[in-house]
Amino acid sequence: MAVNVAVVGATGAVGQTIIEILEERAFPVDQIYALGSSRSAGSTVLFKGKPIQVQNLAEFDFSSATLALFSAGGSVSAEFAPKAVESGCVVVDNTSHFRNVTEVPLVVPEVNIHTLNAHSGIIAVPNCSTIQMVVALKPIYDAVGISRINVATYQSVSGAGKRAIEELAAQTTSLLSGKKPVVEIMAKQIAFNVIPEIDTFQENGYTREEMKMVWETQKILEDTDIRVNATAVRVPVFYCHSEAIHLETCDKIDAAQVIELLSIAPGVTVIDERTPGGYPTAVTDGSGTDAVYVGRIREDISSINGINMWVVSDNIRKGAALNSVQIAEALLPTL
Ligand code: L14
Repeated sequence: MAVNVAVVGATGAVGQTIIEILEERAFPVDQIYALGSSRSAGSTVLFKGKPIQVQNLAEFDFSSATLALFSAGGSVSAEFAPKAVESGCVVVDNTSHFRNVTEVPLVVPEVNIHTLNAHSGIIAVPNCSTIQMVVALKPIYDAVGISRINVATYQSVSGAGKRAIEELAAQTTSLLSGKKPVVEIMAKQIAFNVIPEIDTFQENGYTREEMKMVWETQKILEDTDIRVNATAVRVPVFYCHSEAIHLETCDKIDAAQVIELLSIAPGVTVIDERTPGGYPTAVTDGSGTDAVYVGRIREDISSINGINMWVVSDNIRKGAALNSVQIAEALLPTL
């Protein structure tokens, strides 16, 4: 049975990819409604080769949709997701707004699909950096337990939206033509630089992006004892996040066993050859694809039960749009 789908934030980096993935995976769409701000209303997005007019979200009647996929920012979700639910929609929300609400399932299909059906209208999609980390770690967690995760991220600019993508391109062009780069969206020049600041600073000195990895990992793994220490860094890459993950397991596991576990893990592709170039990178492997890639798997020489790995995944696809559509697919029989 085909469903009527509303895509909120349809002209954004994630919204456009949601529409592409619905088409790619032949999601049974009856009507599709592309919704945006009054500013983007009237523009068009393509679905199955046909232009769809973007409608003003504020004027949309959600009773014409069954499923609403939100990726237009936290404040938009705060205002309109409850309205969509009241009108009978099930909402899959990509923003951080509802993630920490106890009754809202926070779902990564490969990891905790069992929590999906307890929803009361809203399902939250975790942060992109959390999603790729838990997909890679779940098989290890199940096998030997994980007591601590130490992670440094290398996050692409697309996470901060279309204007950040344009800023990296414009700064690069400026610098290569001997002009001064214009800094507007990110706190410092991002072209040819790395910036250890994503989202707002918290009282404890961590950024919100770093704390999301703590809160969300504990919620998804249903384990408040797991200790997570994150440093979130922006790098001059357009699409796809990378992460250097150092973890401490409860029981000993060696690198060969980790490789064996991850080779059969859902959503994971291991590229680990211990030869030049024998590992995944953002641009050559992750960008534009669906898997969570894992490489550089090795035992930590500084710790008894330590494992290190390098994890790469497209933040707009598995980190947001694809994860949302996978949730929508799992919801289908109940819609
Ligand atoms: O929490 O700027 O969903 O890269 C993910 C991307 C927050 C910002 C979230 C970025 C957003 C982040």
